[in-house]
Amino acid sequence: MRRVITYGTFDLLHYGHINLLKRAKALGDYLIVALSTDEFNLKEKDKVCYFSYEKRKQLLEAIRYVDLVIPEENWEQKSSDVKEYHVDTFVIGDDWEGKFDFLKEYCDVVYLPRTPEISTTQIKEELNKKELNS
Ligand code: C2G
Repeated sequence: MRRVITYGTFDLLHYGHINLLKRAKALGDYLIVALSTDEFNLKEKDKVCYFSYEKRKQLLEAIRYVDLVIPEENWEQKSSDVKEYHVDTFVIGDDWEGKFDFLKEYCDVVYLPRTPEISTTQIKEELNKKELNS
């Protein structure tokens, strides 16, 4: 069984996230998503999520491509995760191109093209604009 892992915040879940998860699952048989915790988002990624970790986890677990959701609590856990979960492939969007090549020591590393013209930030900005214009 080929095991794949990916990491992210997945706030305001959208089709760009789904496209990533679908392609990630296609690289193996079992997909683990390491989901950034609220604390990690706040302290390390400067992200304030609309949905809490529990709600974001609930949404991800409802996706047919996702087999397991674990917490992402720090930048350093990836290599131990890969070993602990016997991961064959690490995958993430190409906005991270090259950033996780150190994992090639433990598993395949794949950067997938991002889905254009959609992001959580863009959704928030457009909602704010609509509110201002209403
Ligand atoms: N993504 C995508 N296309 C988009 C938006 C996002 O393919 N239009 C991908 C990202 O490249 C990432 C995943 O969806 O692989 C989750 O995106 P984010 O929640 O923004 O994750 P990020 O903040 O990049 O967290 O340690 C790694 C980080 O936790 C990654």
